[in-house]
Amino acid sequence: MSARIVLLGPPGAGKGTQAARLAETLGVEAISTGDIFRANIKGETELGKLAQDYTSRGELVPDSVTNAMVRDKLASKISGDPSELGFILDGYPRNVAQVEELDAILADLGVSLDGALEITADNDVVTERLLKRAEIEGRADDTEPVIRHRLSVYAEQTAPISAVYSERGALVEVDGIGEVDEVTARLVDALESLEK
Ligand code: B4P
Repeated sequence: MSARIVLLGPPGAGKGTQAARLAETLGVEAISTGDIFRANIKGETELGKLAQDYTSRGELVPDSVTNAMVRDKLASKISGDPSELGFILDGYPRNVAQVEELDAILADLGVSLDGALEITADNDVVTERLLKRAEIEGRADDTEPVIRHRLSVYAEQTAPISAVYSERGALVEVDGIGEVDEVTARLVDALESLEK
């Protein structure tokens, strides 16, 4: 048996940061749809050219593209016993249709999700973090107007999926404000409550 977790939260809540740490703790791979898109943009692949058009504006990449990418990625990780499939999904699902698609993908692979961890942080804090990252990394989608748009896309399309997991009794919220180590410790505690 391996851990199969979805990490939710607004842009800048710390999903990418914490996914890498949790993946190491649990001995599974962190799969970030945002990272896959950025690697393709850098490599100037067809997928990258398409994704860039959406990510640079802070829009979601179309579901048809994102869902197929995640399906292929998860299927490629199964080599023997499906119960050994483990992952932390960072940035997927991002709307209710993607939740349904993830259910279908996992059912087809013969496994189920342990649950979702949601990292919470208010808009002022996440905006400040992303603007700070902009100074360091210069990401095309970390400008103030695009950050504002990403937050509104999050509120409209992504925030509603927390209720879906909550209704299933498969959601634990974790406060994302504080030092990175503190947030990691809260997430590790939250993992235990998901297992109960
Ligand atoms: P993502 O790559 O998922 O970007 P993000 O939501 O902004 O979060 P990220 O992981 O980068 O930031 P984090 O919170 O870790 O998506 C980018 C774009 O790809 C989307 O806008 C969309 O276009 C597309 N996309 C991705 N998935 C998709 C999907 N499923 N469907 C359709 N489109 C999709 O960290 C932010 C910053 O905060 C970092 O600099 C970090 O160092 C800092 N930080 C973290 N924790 C901190 C803490 N505790 N204190 C202080 N700073 C902290």
